[in-house]
Amino acid sequence: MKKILVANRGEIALRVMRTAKEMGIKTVAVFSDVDRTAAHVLFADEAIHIGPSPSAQSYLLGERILEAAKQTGADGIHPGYGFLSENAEFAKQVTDAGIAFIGPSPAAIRIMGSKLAAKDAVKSYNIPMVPGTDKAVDDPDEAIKIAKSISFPILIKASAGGGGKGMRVVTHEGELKEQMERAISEAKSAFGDGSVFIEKYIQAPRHIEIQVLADNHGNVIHLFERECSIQRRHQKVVEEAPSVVLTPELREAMGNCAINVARSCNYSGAGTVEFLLDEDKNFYFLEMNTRLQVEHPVTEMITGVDLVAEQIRIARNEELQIKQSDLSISGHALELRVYAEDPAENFMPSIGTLSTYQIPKGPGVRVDDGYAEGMEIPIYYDPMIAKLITYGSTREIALQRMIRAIDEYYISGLFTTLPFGRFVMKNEHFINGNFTTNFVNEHFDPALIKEERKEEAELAASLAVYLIEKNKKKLRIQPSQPSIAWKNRRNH
Ligand code: MV4
Repeated sequence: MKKILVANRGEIALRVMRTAKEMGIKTVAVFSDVDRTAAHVLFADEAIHIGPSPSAQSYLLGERILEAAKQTGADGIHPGYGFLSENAEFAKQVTDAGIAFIGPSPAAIRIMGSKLAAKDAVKSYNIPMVPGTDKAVDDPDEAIKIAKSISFPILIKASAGGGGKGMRVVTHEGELKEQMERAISEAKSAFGDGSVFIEKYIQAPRHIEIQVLADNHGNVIHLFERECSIQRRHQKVVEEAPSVVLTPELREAMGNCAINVARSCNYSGAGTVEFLLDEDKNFYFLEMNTRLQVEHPVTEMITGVDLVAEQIRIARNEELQIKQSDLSISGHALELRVYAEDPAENFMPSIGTLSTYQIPKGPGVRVDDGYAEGMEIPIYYDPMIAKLITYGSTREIALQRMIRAIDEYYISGLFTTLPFGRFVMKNEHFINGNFTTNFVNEHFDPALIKEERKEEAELAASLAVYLIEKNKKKLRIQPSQPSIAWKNRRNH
């Protein structure tokens, strides 16, 4: 592979290109109208314009991207995450054009894209799954029977869903029929596939995922877990590796299950197997993500493995050089996603320009970003500005570094999730490792951010008054004089 086209934008496009450069591989960027001068375009060796700003007219157009690859002579395409990364049809078109798709086979993407097909694939591998159905259900009476046998609350999930899309919790028999009909019609219109199935609803789980690497020669390894429970509305905000709750035995058991899930679909490349962990530390396989994930850096920090480099080597048909026995966990890593969202206003998108943008530096700090000072965050795409990753020999050190790095990160012009990150890092439950996917709902109150902002504004106002008074002579400010309007008012 001599030249890789990165079919993505922002931080992940840069992340992939950096490793490609290190490997002596040329890079091609693609860009939409609004991204004409974006960081990933400036970084690449070549760049091709692929269309207007909306992603449906640019980054989601497989054919335009394929054309760009042919035009530039790229022999590999890396899809990043989001956009076309889990599109089996695109992967097939790339492969058919004689270009290496840096990711799994179209067949593996297709199987794992259907939750029911995934359950079917792993059947013979003894993988623990949440009690429920492994077939599509469309008869409400049958659904009631199933729900009673596993007991309420239950969850209706869309087979074509994933990442929380198309899920409905049902707590009573009386609601089941209506909820099921809604779930089916929603799934039909959102995914073009109305298949839904039923699972027991696990109430306060932790979300733990295992990173795997598989080559085209039958070797599959796991790179331990990432703890992703700190999320709001299925959007992850803080991730870490390792998880504070896994014992070495549990880690090995989950790791082996993840390897088997990868084997079940003949997986190739980097993938992630998602699990739920209940209060009694039972784990259940949820789904497999067939892409490089946003939070992959925490795994890189604790293992020393460059996951993008491994993806590229695997796509070149090379054999994995890392054996399971070579791998161990070294230290602890945390990641905070810095979004252009206002945590004081229910995480509303905060649009604007990065008037000030200064990133934290120093020991144990990594910032993966795709923007620079003076740039606007486009409204067309994901609002993530950057990922702030800190590393230390212990969780305590990584945590203190994260707080220091948040304090050192200076962004003005829009609101970000940085203060929310500070809240998490200083929360006793997070510090103690005592949290579930309900953490944000249970502990976060936007008033905390509002209060902080008010204190800051008051401090800034006092400082402004002080500086004006102190510099009156230098600034040639005249002593205050009553205005004419004021005089007039007095005479009434
Ligand atoms: C569940 C669950 C509880 N019980 N399944 C959401 C994302 C998708 N991958 C599956 N998800 C869940 N499936 C059962 N049977 C709770 C969730 C869930 C969740 C999972 C991972 C991370 C965050 C979550 C937030 C809410 C619900």
